[in-house]
Amino acid sequence: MAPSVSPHAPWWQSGILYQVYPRSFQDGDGDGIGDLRGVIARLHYLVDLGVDALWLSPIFTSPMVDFGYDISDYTDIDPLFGSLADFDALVTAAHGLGLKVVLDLVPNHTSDQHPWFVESRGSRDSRKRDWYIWRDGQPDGGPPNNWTSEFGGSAWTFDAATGQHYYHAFLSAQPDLNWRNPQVRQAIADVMRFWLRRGVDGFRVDVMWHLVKDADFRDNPLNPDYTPDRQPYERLLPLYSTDRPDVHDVVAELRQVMEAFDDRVLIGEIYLPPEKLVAYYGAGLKGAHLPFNFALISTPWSARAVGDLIARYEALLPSGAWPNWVLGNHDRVRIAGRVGPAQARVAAMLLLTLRGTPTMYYGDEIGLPQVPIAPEQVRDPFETNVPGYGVGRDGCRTPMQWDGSAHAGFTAGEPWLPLTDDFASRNVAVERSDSSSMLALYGALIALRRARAELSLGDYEEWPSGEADVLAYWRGHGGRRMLVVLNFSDRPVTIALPSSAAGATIMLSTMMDRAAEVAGDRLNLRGAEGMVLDLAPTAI
Ligand code: TEU
Repeated sequence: MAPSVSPHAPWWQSGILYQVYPRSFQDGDGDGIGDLRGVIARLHYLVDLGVDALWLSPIFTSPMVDFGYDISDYTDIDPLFGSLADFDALVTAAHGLGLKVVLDLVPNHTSDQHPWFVESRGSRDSRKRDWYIWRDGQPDGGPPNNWTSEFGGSAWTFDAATGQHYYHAFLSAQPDLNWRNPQVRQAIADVMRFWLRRGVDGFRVDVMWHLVKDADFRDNPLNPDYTPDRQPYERLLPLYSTDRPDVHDVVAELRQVMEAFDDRVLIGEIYLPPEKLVAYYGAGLKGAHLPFNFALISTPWSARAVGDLIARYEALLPSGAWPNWVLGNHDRVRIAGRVGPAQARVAAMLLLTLRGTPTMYYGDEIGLPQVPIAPEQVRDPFETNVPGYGVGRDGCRTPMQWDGSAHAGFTAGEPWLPLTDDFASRNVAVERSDSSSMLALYGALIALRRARAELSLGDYEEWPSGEADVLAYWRGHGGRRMLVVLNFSDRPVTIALPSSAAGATIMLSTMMDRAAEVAGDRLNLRGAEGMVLDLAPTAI
């Protein structure tokens, strides 16, 4: 493995994060669902790929109604995934290989099977009643207010036994905890310390912007831009149910818990526009180290839109805040499905040459597409609850494809979601032996990013290429500069290079066939081609 680029930057700044969706990475026991022993068996793959840390989506005890985002015991491993001993073995093995391990923390809600909720719903006088959000209904029996669940319908469920409604931002099987209650804060802090003491290197915090709700439970306003083709949740603006000003006190508390341990990272899952997102770095940067920046996922795939987004985000970053970029995750359409296989290569080069920590999503590096899911294969409760809007998430959660053997080497049993039809050729083993494969491109990009501080830590400056379809930018560090040039169109484009880049060396093309060529004063890009150019050192 190449040495880390700078001994000074924390690992979560210079490094690359890789999301493992544990159900779909590697099955170790033949039940068709991935598990921790499976992940351990594949750690060498992550080392060879060159990433620095793996983030595991939830592996805790759960009824699995939302595939682990409904937790019934925060401090144990679900038997489906293994045991605490397997988890300890994973951390030991990962650390032995120089990999960090980041866990998913789901503090906004528990499972309705969690003993805390069982106790809370037991009676109005329960000691844990106030750990969740219980309210009286309207005089006419309607829910306490108009808030809706992200997964369809009212966000309130009536509990006949005690005659009150409880709030759930997601499924009714996922009641929201009451973060205004100090005992809840204490309980989750204890959960964090439990895992931090076990050696985990950080948390990705689920729906961080949802944690605190309006104290007066005011109705949410109508969304003036709503059109009926959009999913029902978008009918209202979640003004009072999310992103409340006091959420930042809670985030600061989560950060405080981390501060007692060395070198850990706090990442927030936050779907907000950049203007609101950056507030989650916290006053004095005492909030999340990395509020996940999902803006690339929702920005139109054009050179101008992406260039403008980068400029906007860079301008909004508080002084000293470290940026980050995400192309996909277990909730969103795969990048190859969204922009197509050719532009997915451009996207890979973008992600791994931008300023800020990149988060990769397992399988994107072999070009996994969004897999079509037949009606009888649907597993995602979001799709079942809100059919007809294309919200299903199964298609981006299909098994990792390792080789051409039965079930792509993912499982000895029946995989819980389908493979791609072309798994015999789209898999790690085949792509490893193909020097122009997507996997080869990812490997080369990661190696370059690790080797060159310009890419991992350097500054960013857009260079106006003069071509509407071409986004180009400088990355510079310590007197050295690289130029990244990305063709967002599928037709060839020729650009005139800046005089300072004439004679530069092509380090890498997304087509994997032009390394070491010397560029003249013009650069011919093929359709959907991206390049990284290395400039001779300048005296600064
Ligand atoms: O996702 C939250 C999330 O992605 C939603 O808020 C999103 O806006 C929604 O999917 C509508 O498009 C996290 C987890 O990543 C997801 O898997 C869970 O289902 C969800 O929280 C509930 O825990």
